[in-house]
Amino acid sequence: MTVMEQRGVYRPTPPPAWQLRTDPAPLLPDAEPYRVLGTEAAGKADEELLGRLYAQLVLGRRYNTQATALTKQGRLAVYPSSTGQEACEVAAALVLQERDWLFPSYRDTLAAVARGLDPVQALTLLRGDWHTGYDPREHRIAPLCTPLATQLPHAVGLAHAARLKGDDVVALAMVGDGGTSEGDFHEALNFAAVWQAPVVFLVQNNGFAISVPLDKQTAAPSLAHKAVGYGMPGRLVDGNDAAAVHEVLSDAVSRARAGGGPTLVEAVTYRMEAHTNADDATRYRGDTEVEAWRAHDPILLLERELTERGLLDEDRRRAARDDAEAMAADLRERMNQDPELNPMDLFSHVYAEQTTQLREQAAQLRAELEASDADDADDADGEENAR
Ligand SMILES: Cc1ncc(C[n+]2csc(CCOP(=O)(O)OP(=O)(O)O)c2C)c(N)n1
Ligand SMILES: [Mg+2]
Repeated sequence: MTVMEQRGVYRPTPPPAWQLRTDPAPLLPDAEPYRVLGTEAAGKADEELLGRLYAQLVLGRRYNTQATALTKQGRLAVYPSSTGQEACEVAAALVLQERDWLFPSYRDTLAAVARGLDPVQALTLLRGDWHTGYDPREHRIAPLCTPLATQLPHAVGLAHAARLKGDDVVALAMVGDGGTSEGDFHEALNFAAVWQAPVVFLVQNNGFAISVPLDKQTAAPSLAHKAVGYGMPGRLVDGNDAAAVHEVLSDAVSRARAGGGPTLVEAVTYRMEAHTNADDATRYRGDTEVEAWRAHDPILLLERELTERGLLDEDRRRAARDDAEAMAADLRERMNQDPELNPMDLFSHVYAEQTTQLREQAAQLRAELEASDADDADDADGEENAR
């Protein structure tokens, strides 16, 4: 006899009257991406902020072209360019306070630089070095994250922990459209909403996950709509409109800081370059699409607005360009110096306490290096004697 068949043992109770626990309407994103530049809302935008955004976008574009050039010169192993996405990168950095944390993906070196990180340090990982190149705690920038979406649960954990400790910290985590299909995206958003963690998720929907277009990635009405399923607001914004992205992210950060919980922001933008220097985008997309987005370039949109309002003259343009050239020259010069590498560093910082295997491997490498040093010394002696 099963439990179900024992009379009086199992009495199913009727379920409580079911009702929605949250009104979904206020969580829904706008039907169209929110815009500021070229609209009436631009009149209210702070002039000083627009000027700062402009200078940073020009600098950011130059940083992208310089880093891409460094891959061709063999000075960088790989560079996932954010050309076309500078408005998102710069706004993400500018909306944070020093005490906040940024959790970037591999494409977001520019956000790290706009937050004040040394451009050379920001490129260390992409140069093929074994470490991040900077101290994440000092800069409050998590390591550039290559495994898709794994930075999101980290951001939620950090933000939740800060809240438990009573620290006034907001975490802003950046992820691509492709990253939203990862399990970590789901887990991070669910925990963030249940805990009401002070975290902002910025999805840069740049149209592609390498060669996979968005319509093969998701059947959701928009990526911002995914927020509703977790019980947090979703905001849809024009990712090439620096003023709009800045406003939407600022609102989300303020909300998180005030205890209002997480927000998912989808910034609609476009990846103008190939996925990385190792990719050929002409294999999966046409020129017409790329050209259409070129007309909606983030720098162009802001220049148009500033010019119409009489805020951008030739002197200001030149000043922005000169600053960008100086940054690029410095980056070139410093990236052209070979870093001093010690192969034994491979074993540092892997574990707090070295494992037996790693100790053995380290001893093996040390012996090989010493043998090779001894060979070099013999060769040098041989050359000396031959003279
Ligand atoms: C967990 C994981 N799976 C697969 C990859 C390989 N991969 C690297 S980039 C990428 C596409 C990601 O696209 P998206 O999230 O839209 O970011 P974007 O490159 O467009 O900025 C993939 C699949 C990875 N890095 N990590
Ligand atoms: Mg993408």
